[in-house]
Amino acid sequence: MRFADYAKIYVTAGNGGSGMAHFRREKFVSKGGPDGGDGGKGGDVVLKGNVQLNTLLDLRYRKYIKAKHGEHGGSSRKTGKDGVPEILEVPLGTIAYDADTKERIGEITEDGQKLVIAKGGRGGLGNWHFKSATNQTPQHAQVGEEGEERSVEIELKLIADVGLVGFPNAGKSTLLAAMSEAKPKIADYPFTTLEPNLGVVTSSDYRSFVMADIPGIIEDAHEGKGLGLRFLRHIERNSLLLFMVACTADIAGEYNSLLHELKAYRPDLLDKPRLLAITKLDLKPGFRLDTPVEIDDDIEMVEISSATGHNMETLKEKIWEKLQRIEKEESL
Ligand SMILES: Nc1nc2c(ncn2[C@@H]2O[C@H](COP(=O)(O)OP(=O)(O)OP(=O)(O)O)[C@@H](O)[C@H]2O)c(=O)[nH]1
Ligand SMILES: [Mg+2]
Repeated sequence: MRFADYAKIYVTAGNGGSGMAHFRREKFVSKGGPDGGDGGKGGDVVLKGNVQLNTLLDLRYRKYIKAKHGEHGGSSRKTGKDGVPEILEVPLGTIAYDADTKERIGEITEDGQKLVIAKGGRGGLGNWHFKSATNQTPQHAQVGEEGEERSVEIELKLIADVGLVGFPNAGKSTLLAAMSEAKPKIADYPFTTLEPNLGVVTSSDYRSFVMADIPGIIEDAHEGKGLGLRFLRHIERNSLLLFMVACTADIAGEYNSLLHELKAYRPDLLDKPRLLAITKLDLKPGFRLDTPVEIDDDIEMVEISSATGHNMETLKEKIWEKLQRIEKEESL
């Protein structure tokens, strides 16, 4: 059960082709001038954003990645062809680091965006470039430059407006399915969701936001227990956290343990705006809780049932309001 939000790959860009050392040969011209062409550029290794992808699974099966070399220059000043780049499609929110220096190479945030992670070598110059008044017959041509080569760590942090935070079975995937076109796997056992799912939630007047359903968080997740920290890592960038607790659970207790796990992992996660959805209200007669929820926190609560659609619109509205407020604050 491995989670494809991390991959380490070894990338080698193509070498530049070498320039050619060559002299023109024509009938009736006994001593032709230099005409060796330039080498082509080596292919880059490139990450490219693809909005359809949610995981780095494809990279897991490709440890060594190489782009093509540039072709050598030819006679008659013919430039060699550039090497074909190797393009790796990745989800939005992918960050690349140099594995040895830990330098951050860059980040993919948009569909179609490209990021070169290993640069192809320049092609060498052919000998005709070196002709001068004092040297009419240069024998020298440049060799192509070597392609860059390095280990790269690739990490995924999903970009979403809302992150669903809850223990396994809280109903996170069911909510995503009820609110968006996403079709996450739903089942009556914990850890149904092993990879995050993103969905776009739209309301009637074309407003929309992206919601991320992540795997359930368990007690001591911050200590690496269970499936561990990886789940929490995904919510770092969500601007609003939607906590989810089933109405059949000890609501205050579960909510506090969730807060505790987040805080132990990264205290600043608690600075993010949050809402609490109490789920599966259809399991209570008349959709009513037995006792009012008492939580030592002024969090706003919404009682919902994804199964019947109860309060779905209210929840959407509340999420929308909060997102608007966040956006306003950020633009100040
Ligand atoms: N009655 C009722 N059952 C629900 C509701 N929402 C979810 N469930 C059920 O609760 C179980 C777990 O739902 P999931 O959506 O898979 O829960 P999850 O939080 O995504 O669970 P993990 O992926 O394991 O973390 C499934 O059997 C769902 O059918 C609801 O509103 N009402
Ligand atoms: Mg799930």
